[in-house]
Amino acid sequence: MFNQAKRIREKYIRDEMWPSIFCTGCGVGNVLNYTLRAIDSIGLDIDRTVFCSGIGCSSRLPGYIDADGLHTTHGRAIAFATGVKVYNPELSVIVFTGDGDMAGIGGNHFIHAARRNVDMTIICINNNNYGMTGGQVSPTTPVGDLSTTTPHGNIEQPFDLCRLAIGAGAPFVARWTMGFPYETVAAIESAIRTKGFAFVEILAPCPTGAGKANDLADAPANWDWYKKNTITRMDLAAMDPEERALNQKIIVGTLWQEDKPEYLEGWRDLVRRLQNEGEQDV
Ligand SMILES: Cc1ncc(C[n+]2csc(CCOP(=O)(O)OP(=O)(O)O)c2C)c(N)n1
Repeated sequence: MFNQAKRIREKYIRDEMWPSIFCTGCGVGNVLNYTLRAIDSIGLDIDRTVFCSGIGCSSRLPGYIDADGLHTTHGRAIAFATGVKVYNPELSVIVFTGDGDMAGIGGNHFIHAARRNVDMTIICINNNNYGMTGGQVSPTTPVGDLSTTTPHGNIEQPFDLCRLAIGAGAPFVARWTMGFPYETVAAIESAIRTKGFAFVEILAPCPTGAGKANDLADAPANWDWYKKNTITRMDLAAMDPEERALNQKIIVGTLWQEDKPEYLEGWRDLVRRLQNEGEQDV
């Protein structure tokens, strides 16, 4: 285990970026670890991979990886990722984003890239708040939660990001938490292997932001909250129907998987068709 961690660090991490900016108990570093393990296990060519991100703690991740990356503007990671993919469809594109970056300011890019089914992997680190700027309410903050901009409790209904992704047309959608490392690595592997818009939401603690405001500043207690408040699809399916109907916990697992035409394949077909028609006209 230790040797594997050392090898992965030496192979993929920019050492000069250490120590990281992340607070104690933050889940963002774990997501970096899980992503690199997934990349390593499937043998993805890191020299043919571009990591894109917007702005936020989660969006810092490309900077730690010894590979090409675009750390762009708030909410625009998916727009840049689409540009990379259109410029060179042979490249693998992985986006790191936060709930604020992706579902707030970047919400429109998210739903339309999912609808078009552009081939990329989106790893959304959902910590239920705008972590980097000091813990403001985000589109995923639960009702009643305190934040620096909802000091009397949030009254807005949050997005369920996975349902949003499925509704927008993403062919692969999974949700996990920090407490399921092996499952999260496997989900990232499946997402990278998906030919199309693959979405992995990772519920991650933010003890300094959302945690401090909601009596979860203590990192182990914060991690425990995720354990207590999530249930796997398998465990849910095993419940009797009455008990299942009463479930209030967040469901984790692969939530959607289907085959559908990928955007750039459609584009190539269109170009070929127009070229053939052009030749016939001559
Ligand atoms: C156009 C614009 N608006 C606002 C900001 C300020 N800003 C920087 S990061 C951030 C929130 C990031 O939240 P999230 O995406 O959830 O990431 P986290 O820090 O929680 O990982 C905001 C509002 C900005 N940089 N640019």
